[in-house]
Amino acid sequence: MKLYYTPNSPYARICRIVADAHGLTNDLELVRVPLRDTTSTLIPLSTMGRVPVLTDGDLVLSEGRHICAYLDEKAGVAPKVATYGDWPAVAREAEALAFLDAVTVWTRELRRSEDERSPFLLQVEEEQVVRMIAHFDNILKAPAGSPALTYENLCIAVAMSSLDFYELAANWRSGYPSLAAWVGAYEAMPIIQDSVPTAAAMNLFTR
Ligand SMILES: N[C@@H](CCC(=O)N[C@@H](CS)C(=O)NCC(=O)O)C(=O)O
Repeated sequence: MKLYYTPNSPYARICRIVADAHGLTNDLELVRVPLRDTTSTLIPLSTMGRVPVLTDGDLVLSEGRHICAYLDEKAGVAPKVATYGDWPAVAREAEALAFLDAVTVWTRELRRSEDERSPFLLQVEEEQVVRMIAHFDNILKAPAGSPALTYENLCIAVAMSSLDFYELAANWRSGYPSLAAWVGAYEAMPIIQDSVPTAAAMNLFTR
């Protein structure tokens, strides 16, 4: 299997964490690719040119959630993605993914030069994200045992990590202690620490 990724993509990060948690790293070749490069090896695989993309023989998966479900199956473990039928879990996972999407749109807009940024978009994303942080603070508590590496929880954990990396929603820890304790449990895990975003790994094609 090959996973096409960029080091700071939160969606690809979730897949890397899941592969690691399942002991599949030796079965997974990581292929770092540039984004928005028409000559990239990614484009023939996935016309959208987004990461993550997972290939296994002829199979090409280009959605992080599907990649995680496939890795669950490969590892022979119970699905860590919500299964249709368990609708409350599906609803929670959708909310977590929508939060990650909002954080991603916000951070992408901030990677544009200042004169190109849309104040409207920045305001919309900030409002959504801050509202969701308050919501998660209401419903999440630090896990009693080892934090569950479900797709839902990883969406929230990596999204909060992206906010920290881009220094957004500053001081959220003091305003939202319950969420801070929940995130702290994930941050303490070596498997999470191994993939934190770094300035050195910023993709060259950032527009
Ligand atoms: N729905 C996709 C979203 C993937 C996505 O948006 N990836 C971003 C990187 S974080 C990307 O490749 N964007 C293409 C670009 O910025 O040109 C998933 O969950 O995997």
